[in-house]
Amino acid sequence: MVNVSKSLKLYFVMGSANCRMFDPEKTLAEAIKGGITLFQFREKGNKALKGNDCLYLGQKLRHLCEKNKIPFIVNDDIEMALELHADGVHIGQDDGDPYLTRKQIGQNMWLGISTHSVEEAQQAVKDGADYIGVGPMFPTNTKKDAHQVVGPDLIKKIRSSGLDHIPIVGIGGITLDRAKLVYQAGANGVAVISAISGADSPKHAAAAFYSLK
Ligand code: TZP
Ligand code: MG
Repeated sequence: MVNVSKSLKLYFVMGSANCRMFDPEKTLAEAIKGGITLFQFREKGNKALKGNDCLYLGQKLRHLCEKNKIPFIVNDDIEMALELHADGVHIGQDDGDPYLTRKQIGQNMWLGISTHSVEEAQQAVKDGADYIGVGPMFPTNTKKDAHQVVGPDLIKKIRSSGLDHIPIVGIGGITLDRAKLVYQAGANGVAVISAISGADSPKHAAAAFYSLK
């Protein structure tokens, strides 16, 4: 499979609640045309699809990624990730135990872990994360229960704590103007929800991010 750190360059995260101009399938198709390098299916919020409706959407998005050779990650739901033959799973600090998650997904699937401090980053690496998410980089309205803003500075601190090699993606409130700060801090990429899913043209928004780095 493709290299994790390269795939993180432009990580598009999305569920049906995040889409504005188009339905999720069309939103993802447009974002792929714009040049996203990784996709995470994150079906959250009070109107989130459940059960078979969620699985059905997951299948469609998974298929779209497969057709376009974009690695496909599932947020939180390990069973769904296995059922969809996802390329990986992403878990937060309050989600599944990393050790058990790894046991379920095996060595070939990617494990991403969200972190909010140098200590959590160190622990995630010990727990075998293939990449870590660091955030929120900036204020965001997309995740209601988001941790307090940590800023790109935390990425610098994580790097200077000795974690030179772990692939890092910044997340939270990342706009085109702010993305540079995240790359400059030492991230391999940016994870973006609303700046792409909520754009008038997800394709043009993704293309603009892609051409930054
Ligand atoms: N985790 C930390 S902030 C966030 C997640 C899932 C939301 C990011 O969304 P946006 O719209 O890119 O700020
Ligand atoms: Mg979670």
